[in-house]
Amino acid sequence: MDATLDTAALRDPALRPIGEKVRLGQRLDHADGLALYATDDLLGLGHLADVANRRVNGDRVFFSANQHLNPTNVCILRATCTFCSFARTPKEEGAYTRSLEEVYAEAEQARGAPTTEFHIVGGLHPRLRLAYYTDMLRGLKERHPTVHIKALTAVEIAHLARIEKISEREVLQALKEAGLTSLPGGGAEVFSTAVRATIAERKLTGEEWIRVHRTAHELGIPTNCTMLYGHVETADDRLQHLEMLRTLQDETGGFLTYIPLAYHPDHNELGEELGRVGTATTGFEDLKNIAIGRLFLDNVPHVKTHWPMVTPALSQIALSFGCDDVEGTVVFERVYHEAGARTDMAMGYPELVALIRDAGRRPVERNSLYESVRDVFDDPPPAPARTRSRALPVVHAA
Ligand code: V47
Repeated sequence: MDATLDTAALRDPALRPIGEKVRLGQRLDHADGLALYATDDLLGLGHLADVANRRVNGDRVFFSANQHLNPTNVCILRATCTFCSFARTPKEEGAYTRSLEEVYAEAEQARGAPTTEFHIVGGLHPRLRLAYYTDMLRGLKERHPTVHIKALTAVEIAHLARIEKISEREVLQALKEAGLTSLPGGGAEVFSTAVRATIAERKLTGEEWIRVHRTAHELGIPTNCTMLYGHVETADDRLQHLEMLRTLQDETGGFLTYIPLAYHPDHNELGEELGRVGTATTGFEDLKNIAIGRLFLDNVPHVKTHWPMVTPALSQIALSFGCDDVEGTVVFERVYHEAGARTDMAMGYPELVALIRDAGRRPVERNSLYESVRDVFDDPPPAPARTRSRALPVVHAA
């Protein structure tokens, strides 16, 4: 299929003027975004996003052989980030903090597996200092020199700057010297002050999140960006959020991929308050957010679907709704499984390749910088499957 726009595919007349802008490569404005959120013509919206995506990425769909590491779930924002099921207070049941040796032991799974990226995030621990993280990055680089390290959200960077009494720039510089490749996009949630007051009262503000990412981009550290949708936010809040991301990207060009994150309501205060426990976002909503992200963020090169959160089946369909990037092998996902996700904790490399191929697309294994590592279309992947398990690995209490 090529990237030609078919106006007949747009059932909702409100999509036609937007389709014309997409055809001409013109930027969508706030009113266009509201019309996209209001439409029930999901297939028409998906067609527009598919055209926009294929124009840049063609048939290619990127994926990574990655491993998530979560060194601690202890977080000083435990009481106020009401949407989060991962965080614990230091003495709470299930709280853990890994020693560096324990982190290295978990990362050993990367040896002999085709891992190209460690994705490292955790809580805002009151006592873990910058040196813990710089030592961790150096230790991982020594043991796995070719693996890229995508580590620490903007919120963790700002927290480290605060407890070290140094600037965010200095924290980022120290991490870069220790081996950091890029920053993940977490902690953004929704930038609206009113929404943050409800779901993440004491977290970094939207402007502060943007400031950390701007500083990272200035230092040559590329980053990802996210939006947490499906809780108390309005379409207007979502669009303001996307506009702030788009404005920073115009300025720096430092965002690599955008990942819409679907709110999961289990085992957190917000889910109980909203009466939503056991009821995550719908497939319609998930595909809409993927497609609108692709259309609105016309300057961000990739849009990623996080399969542990929306299921591999929906991620596969998302490839026809503007998405060109699939979360990787993961080994082991904790943030969403604590919040009720029922997907596997990891995906085998061959299964990931099959998911993309069966959607009629060309799987390209990438590293953290989106450089092609293996074009799997021409080069069949290694046969052995990676660990697939629903069980959390053993952790040690803090
Ligand atoms: O910042 C926390 C979200 C994020 C819940 O950059 C929740 O490649 C839904 O950012 N329901 C962390 N979401 C995950 C993240 C991420 C994931 C995959 C890839 C990348 C990347 C980044 O998860 C948090 C928060 O926005 N989150 N709790 C919940 N109950």
